[in-house]
Amino acid sequence: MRIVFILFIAVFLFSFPGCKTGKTEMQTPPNIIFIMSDDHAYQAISAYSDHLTKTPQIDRIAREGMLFTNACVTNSICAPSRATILTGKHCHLHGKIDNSLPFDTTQMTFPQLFREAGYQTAMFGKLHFGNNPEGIDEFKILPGQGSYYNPDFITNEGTVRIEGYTTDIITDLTLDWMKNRRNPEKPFLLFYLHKAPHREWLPAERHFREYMDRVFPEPPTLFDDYEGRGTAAREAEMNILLHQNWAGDSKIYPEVMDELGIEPASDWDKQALRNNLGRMTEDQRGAWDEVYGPMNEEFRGNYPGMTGEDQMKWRYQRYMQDYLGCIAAVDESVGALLDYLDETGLSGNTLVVYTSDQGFYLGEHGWFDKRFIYDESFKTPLLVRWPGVTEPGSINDEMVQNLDFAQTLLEAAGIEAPEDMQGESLVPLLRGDTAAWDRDAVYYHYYEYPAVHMVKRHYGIVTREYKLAHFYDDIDEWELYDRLKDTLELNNVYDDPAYAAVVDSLRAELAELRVKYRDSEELDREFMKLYQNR
Ligand code: SGN
Ligand code: CA
Repeated sequence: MRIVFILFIAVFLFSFPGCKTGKTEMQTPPNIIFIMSDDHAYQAISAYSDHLTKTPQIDRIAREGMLFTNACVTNSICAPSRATILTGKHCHLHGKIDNSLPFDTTQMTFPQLFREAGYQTAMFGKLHFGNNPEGIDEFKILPGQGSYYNPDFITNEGTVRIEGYTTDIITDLTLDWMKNRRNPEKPFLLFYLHKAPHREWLPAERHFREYMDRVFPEPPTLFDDYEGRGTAAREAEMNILLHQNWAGDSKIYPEVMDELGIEPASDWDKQALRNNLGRMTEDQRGAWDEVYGPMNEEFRGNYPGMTGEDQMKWRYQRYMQDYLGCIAAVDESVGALLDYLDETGLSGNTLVVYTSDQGFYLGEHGWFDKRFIYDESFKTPLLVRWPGVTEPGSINDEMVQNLDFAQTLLEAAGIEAPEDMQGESLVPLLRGDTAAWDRDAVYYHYYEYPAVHMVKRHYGIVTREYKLAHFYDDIDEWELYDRLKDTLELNNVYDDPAYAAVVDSLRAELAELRVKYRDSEELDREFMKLYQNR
């Protein structure tokens, strides 16, 4: 590993630091910027589809690089996904199966290998691990989920509170490090990790009005009745009408709820909004009330005449206005960083990744949140720009996973990956070489149950044609979807005799995948036991 790196350094020293745009053919160890947002659905990136919003800055990465249309996660929830990204392992091996169990920091994570190899490493934004990151020279991370307004940050030197809007602050910290704090003599690995657009979706002041005035198209399954699926879909608590908080999520003031006799959706419904607004300065709060006040007034007038259907439609719009409003600031921030790379000539030798820790439901199946193996949460955005290596504007539809990120970035940097990482490097795909890529199925396993949103434990296999999942713990149900014929995943055909042969072969393939990745029923039982004494 060291020899490879010394060779890179040698070439690096004899190259021309000033001429780093255009074709570099990997002459030097590339800088790496890993941009990840929290809960950013691919449906809300215009490189995938612009039916909801436009993200011109994020789209630049695809226009100048590669768009992966079938990227997915191994477990659609925040901390487990981040642990998979950092370790290159499935959750049952790194042990971070849910958001609350601790992550064992004695494990190897890929930034440590970068640092050993001579890279400087930095991280700004949301890690959401419960631990400080290993292998990172300088970090400023949000504690837990972090706050949208005037957030606290955990730093190498203690906790600080910074005034402003979280997306902008994370960007300022990142740019400050790029401009003033890093050592320009060394290659860098930078994690630029947005909190937005995580619940409870508070946009920046400059986007309040614009987004409040927009109307968004409804997904065809907004009024899904969950017929044709299993118990898990029916019992999940992530329906926009039934389970979003009126105050916390839809931003109805608690006093308006009281006046209208609206029952809170959860015991933290009203407090969630009070906490979020309570962090604001007077000016921020004033700007909020100017836009959210009239919205509340209008709602107060309309609510008595609204049917359940009207409420669902209205709450979907409210949700999209705030969620997409948050993304507007993320998009601008990404643009600022890309501009800086262009202006300084760093673009040419910097590999830029944009992804999310998982996908998200934007009203599909009537839902918000994630967790399920169904497409909107299982898939995740992935855009990669690597000048001189990746053909601008290229599209890749292979089944790649967040499990592959560590090995990909290590190979890109010329650093050997540990043998026990379980993914595959995407470098051949980034070069446009798909011939050697032979993955035809991926493995998925979700654990956090019983817990918020009540999505039952399940594991499954996904191929291009089918998705087979086993829901277990307090149920024992199988679901099979024909991905080509039933793109909305509405009909479980597991018991349909026409699919008997498919079921047999997929169940065998799933069993093989479990062996390959070293997952087992015994581990399933062990992880269930961890929840028994809660
Ligand atoms: C919070 C959210 C949930 C969300 C989890 C996990 N509720 O509990 O809706 O599923 O985080 O999200 S909130 O009202 O407190 O925002 S994750 O991205 O960290 O996995
Ligand atoms: Ca998340």
